[in-house]
Amino acid sequence: MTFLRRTLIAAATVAVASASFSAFAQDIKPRLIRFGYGLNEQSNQGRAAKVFAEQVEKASGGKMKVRAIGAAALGPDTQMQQALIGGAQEMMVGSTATLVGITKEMALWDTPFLFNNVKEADAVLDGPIGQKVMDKLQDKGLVGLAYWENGFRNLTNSKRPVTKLEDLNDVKLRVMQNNVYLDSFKLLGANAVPMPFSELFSALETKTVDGQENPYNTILSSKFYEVQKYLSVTNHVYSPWIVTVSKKWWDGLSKTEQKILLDAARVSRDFERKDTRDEAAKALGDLKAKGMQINELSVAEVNRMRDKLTHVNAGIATNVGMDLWNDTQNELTRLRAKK
Ligand code: KDG
Repeated sequence: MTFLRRTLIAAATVAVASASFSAFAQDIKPRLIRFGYGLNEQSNQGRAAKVFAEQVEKASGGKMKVRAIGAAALGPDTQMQQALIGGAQEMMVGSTATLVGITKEMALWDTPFLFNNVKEADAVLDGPIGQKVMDKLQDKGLVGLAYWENGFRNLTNSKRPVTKLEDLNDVKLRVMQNNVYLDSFKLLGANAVPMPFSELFSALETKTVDGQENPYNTILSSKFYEVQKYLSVTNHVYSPWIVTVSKKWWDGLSKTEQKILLDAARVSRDFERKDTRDEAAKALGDLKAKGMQINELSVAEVNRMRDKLTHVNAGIATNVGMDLWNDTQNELTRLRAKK
């Protein structure tokens, strides 16, 4: 055999070996998943994102790796939602309220005073009604996996305690970019200003806005107590977060990979709800210790707020569809009768 022939065979052997090695290497290179969220790493949202990442890595034997990226480093909720739809980002967790522009049925969860407690919230969100709303995302390029808990929302501001609705009259109140929140706080007499969460702290610090509304956990983790003197307990709406996936990317996964993500979303949901509730249970004490002046609205004033806000319900029912609205009201009546 000539020298040239031997060289060509040797070169071909090396080429095949390196191709198969790189194919093997390709096989074992983990699938990377960017999981974006808006609060900081130390928040309840950040802690649950970490649990989700650990669950995925464990269940996939290291073949799937989640990079949890917080503090809106990948952009505010609305920007991340578009990145998922376009396939430029794999996953995120964010507010259902900012999804209304994509899937109108998500406005169901914006209904003021819809849930009386977390037991009702869990039952409806994790039941067929929550699933039906979640499934509507698929037409728009998103896959919903699980609802996490943001929590019952309360008012903070830098001007005065809100003890009656009239105290809101000249308060510039930041709200999420969502018409129900905008209309609700206009109805209550506030000067409602829609704004991404990522801009909120500096807007409060510079007095661009006087106040905002969020669950205790967020007031703590985002250090709003540093720029807000008054916390008025209203529990005016229960706010969910939702874990979503880019459908473009999801459809390219194996059934095994999809199950790993779904199971991890549910395990981290259960962790997140307990973690959030444990933290919220001691939050009023923590916020008082941080210097906030806290007042609870009287039942009479909460009822005045509730009566005023029923005016947004008709619009929500029309937008989400009467069947979904009536099914939800009937389910809540059933749950409350079960007590
Ligand atoms: O990215 C932050 C949002 O997911 C969530 O916290 C929304 O409650 C929210 C707010 O006030 O923007």
